[in-house]
Amino acid sequence: MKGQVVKVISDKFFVKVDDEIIPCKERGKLRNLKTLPLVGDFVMIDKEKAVIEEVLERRNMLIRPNVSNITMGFIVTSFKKPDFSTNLLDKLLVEMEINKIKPVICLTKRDLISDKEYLDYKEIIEYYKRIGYVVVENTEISKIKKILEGELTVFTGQTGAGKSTLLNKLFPELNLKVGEVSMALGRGKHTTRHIEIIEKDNIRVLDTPGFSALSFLEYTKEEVRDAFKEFQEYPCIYKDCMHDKEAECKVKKAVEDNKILKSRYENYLSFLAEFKGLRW
Ligand SMILES: Nc1nc2c(ncn2[C@@H]2O[C@H](COP(=O)(O)OP(=O)(O)OP(=O)(O)O)[C@@H](O)[C@H]2O)c(=O)[nH]1
Ligand SMILES: [Mg+2]
Ligand SMILES: [Zn+2]
Repeated sequence: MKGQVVKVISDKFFVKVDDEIIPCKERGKLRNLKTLPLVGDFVMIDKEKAVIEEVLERRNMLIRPNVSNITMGFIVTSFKKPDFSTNLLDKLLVEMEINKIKPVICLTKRDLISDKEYLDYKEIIEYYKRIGYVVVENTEISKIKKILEGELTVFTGQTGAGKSTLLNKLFPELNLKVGEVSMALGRGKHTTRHIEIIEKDNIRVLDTPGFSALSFLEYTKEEVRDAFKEFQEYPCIYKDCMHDKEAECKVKKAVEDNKILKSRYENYLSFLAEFKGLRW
């Protein structure tokens, strides 16, 4: 029967089948498969033997944390402390687009800016909405709960942006530490905590709120370009146009005409420049 791995502790894989959690071993055929089951994996199990027999094809896979089949990404972005960064926002949007994860932009710390400052951000926010992204504020808890329903969600965004604070509002029983600089996973430190899918009221989140950036496998330049999905509204003469040095580029024209947000295009160019075929 089919289930989903919701937790892994050493060599025990906890597989959810309907409303039951079945602790399984991975044995037998899997040894030849090279694929070790991850949290998020859909698997076929032999319930009698409590054994995972097959890992089904993944929709996507994150390396850090090592999970699969994420459907939604909450990009937690503060107006202040830390300052709003369209560069990080666009980078995370690109990663999610490429990996078929629905992004949601969640703005925080609106209370730390004046109405006048907020107006400066309004144009940017409206732009992201226009190109199809859902934008919410961290105060809209019931709206956020509705958005999260039925999805497997990771929370990402700069350190201090308010991920743990938001998760605590959604799952008070988690009692996550707020305001502490979380373990920087990127600095070669290992967290001893296991990864687990937390589930409540058809909302499923990964309890790895400390990490600030996602890490996927490498991308191609073309994938990065196509992840800026509004560029496709302006088809260039050459289908393979990178919208960079090419003459008569419709995308560049759209930037000049203020149809494409300047920061989006500049961030795109900066991603191309730092691009070495490696992962971020
Ligand atoms: N004023 C204000 N402060 C907030 C808001 N959301 C979170 N904070 C504060 O911002 C600080 C950092 O919040 P955290 O929730 O720990 O941030 P985080 O994103 O989990 O940070 P890391 O775990 O380091 O990645 C805490 O002192 C929170 O109380 C908000 O909407 N307004
Ligand atoms: Mg945190
Ligand atoms: Zn072009």
